[in-house]
Amino acid sequence: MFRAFYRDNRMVPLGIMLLTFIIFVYHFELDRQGPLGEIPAAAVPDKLVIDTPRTHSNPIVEIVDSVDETAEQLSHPAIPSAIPSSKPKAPSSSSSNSKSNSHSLHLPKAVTADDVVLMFKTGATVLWKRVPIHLATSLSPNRINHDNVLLYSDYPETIGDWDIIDVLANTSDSVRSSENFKPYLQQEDYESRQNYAEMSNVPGDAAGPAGGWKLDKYKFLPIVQHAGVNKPDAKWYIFMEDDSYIFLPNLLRHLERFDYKDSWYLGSLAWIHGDYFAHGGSGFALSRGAWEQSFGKDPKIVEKFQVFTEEHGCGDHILGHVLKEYGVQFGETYDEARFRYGFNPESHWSTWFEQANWCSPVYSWHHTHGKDVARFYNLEQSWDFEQGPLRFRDVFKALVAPYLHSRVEWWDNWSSKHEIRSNNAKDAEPPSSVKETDVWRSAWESVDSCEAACKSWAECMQWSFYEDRCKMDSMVLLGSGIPEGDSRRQTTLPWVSGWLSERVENWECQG
Ligand SMILES: *[C@@H]1O[C@H](CO)[C@@H](O)[C@H](O)[C@H]1NC(C)=O
Ligand SMILES: CC(=O)N[C@H]1CO[C@H](CO)[C@@H](O)[C@@H]1O
Repeated sequence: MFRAFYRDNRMVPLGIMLLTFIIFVYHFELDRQGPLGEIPAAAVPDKLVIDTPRTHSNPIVEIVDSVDETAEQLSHPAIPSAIPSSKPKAPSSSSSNSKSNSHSLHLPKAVTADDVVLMFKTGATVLWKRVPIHLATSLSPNRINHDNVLLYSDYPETIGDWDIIDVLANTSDSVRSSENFKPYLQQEDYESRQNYAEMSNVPGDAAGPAGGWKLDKYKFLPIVQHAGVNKPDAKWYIFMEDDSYIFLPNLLRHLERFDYKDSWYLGSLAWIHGDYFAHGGSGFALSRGAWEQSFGKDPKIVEKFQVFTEEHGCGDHILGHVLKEYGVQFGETYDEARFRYGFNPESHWSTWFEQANWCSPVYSWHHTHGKDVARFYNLEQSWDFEQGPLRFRDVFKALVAPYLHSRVEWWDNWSSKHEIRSNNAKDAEPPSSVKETDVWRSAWESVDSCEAACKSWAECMQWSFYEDRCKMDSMVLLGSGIPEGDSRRQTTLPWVSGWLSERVENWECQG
């Protein structure tokens, strides 16, 4: 039948028509169930599996050069392994705040950079260090129009064509008298004394106004309010921080799956005080529908939550809490695969690559350095998005794999799934794929034994060894090595790490 089909060329246009028709009908079927259609039942696990990429990220914060970020990460508790039972229903295209008729056939509309506003947040104490790289990459005109970008800081500045908005300029007098707000009031003095705040290693805490980071929490509500008032025609408001990178073309395609007139608040899940919210550093997207349902309804929203802001520590949490008060639910609380992965609270070198995220698109990285941003931008520019989104595996191949070694000394040991030491080896139960228990239990004896144990475990991807300790993991994390001449090379023995990177060839897409 197939062969006959190919032999008869006249059948081909007919076949294409038939296929188009099937896809059309298929889409129609999906479309009737929601803005996007339900994810097939098989793709939805019983509970939200959202912890995998993030539970491991904490040990890495020490690499990060800024104390503010560390504080921010630590103050957000670890990601819950499951969301409480009350799972909201995703808004459907027939919901009240959407004019579209659920029975009409609407093919997905392309979301372009002209449909979004990028809300870029920085601060006076880090601006000169972190913003210039973005002007050459994230904010370049071949990517997004100047008019679709709003740069927010806590001190007004101008860089070339860019005016940076002091988003705290209209802060009420009662907040101004707060202790936490002092760094803002001191900035004028620093400026008038020709002081270079960004010379400090830690934002605001050495040469700059003490505790510049303290101002951060005050910025979130005014940013979102200002963006919505000043860019009322935007369909999406995308937030990013100065040490983040957003793969904009990837994210735009993702947003096509949602109706901007509905209320959507999409990002990487964090939680505090029982509020689920989008972690700020990972970036997030807020639909115009969500904005109208919250900030649009209440021009005094910043004042209204002034006390709440004073009493809480993280701006991203404060925003999430406020949105929730207006009925805007956080995306990942919906139990659907399309909300999982994508927005990342760490950078590619401190993220676990594994089968579960291997084929998922990447929307953002956080804790990026200027060098990372430049490389992400180059990768994005070289990518043909017509062929599909940039996925974890693509970032891995371009920016992680080239640095992996089969064995290397003086490299950080992030492996943690299994640890065999001289004192626990005797009773160590190997994973089921290990045939020889002896090989597993002698892993602690030497570098070679550790490597052999890893090889004996079919899922093992990386190992590291020190003294009498062998650690192994089934996921890959790059981390960073300690270069020659670095003062951390003081210990008498080096950590030795190795990757079985050829095993990624066995990884398949999941979900
Ligand atoms: C502060 O208020 C002025 C005057 O109303 C307004 O033009 C400006 O946009 C406001 N700034 C912010 C950041 O909201
Ligand atoms: C180089 C490095 O990061 N070494 C760490 C390995 O893990 C142990 C704890 O398991 C730490 O104490 C080391 O600092």
